[in-house]
Amino acid sequence: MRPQKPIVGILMGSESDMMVMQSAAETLDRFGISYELVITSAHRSPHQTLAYATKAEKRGIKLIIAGAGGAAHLPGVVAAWSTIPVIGIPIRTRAFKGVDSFISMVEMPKGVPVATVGVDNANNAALLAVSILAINDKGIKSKLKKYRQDLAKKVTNSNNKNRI
Ligand code: RP5
Repeated sequence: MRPQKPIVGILMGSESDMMVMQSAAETLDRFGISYELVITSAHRSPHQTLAYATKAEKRGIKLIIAGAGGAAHLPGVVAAWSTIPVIGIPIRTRAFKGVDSFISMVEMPKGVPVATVGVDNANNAALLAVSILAINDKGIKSKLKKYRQDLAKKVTNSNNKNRI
């Protein structure tokens, strides 16, 4: 069987982000969405980042999830060089616990947005990607509805377990 062409780019600024970013990949796997994992830095490998962002759409990438910590410019730079929706994941840092990454990411200038999720919340980033892709894909939409029903069931079950 031929491997599916990736439609989501999961980018990260450093290999040290992989632990967090892996869960975005796992979530997309659950929904059968094809992706590629790429390490590229806005600062350390700017030419690679530029090339990725400018070629992504032509290669069939519909959406980008980008994680970065500290100065955390990766999602913003990618958003600047393309018109694909970019979801940013602020990565927790030792110095400021990811508050630095979050503020850097969420405070994009008017005109070039990055949809920023919570610190290290790669799972939510992937789920937001799933919702966006579901707009034009009934198969993804029904999986997403089932996922939400299962979430609700878990809440009900914990009430039953605790006799609330
Ligand atoms: C950022 O700097 C990366 O996204 C990473 O979160 C952070 C630290 O990178 P390393 O020094 O661990 O490579 O660019």
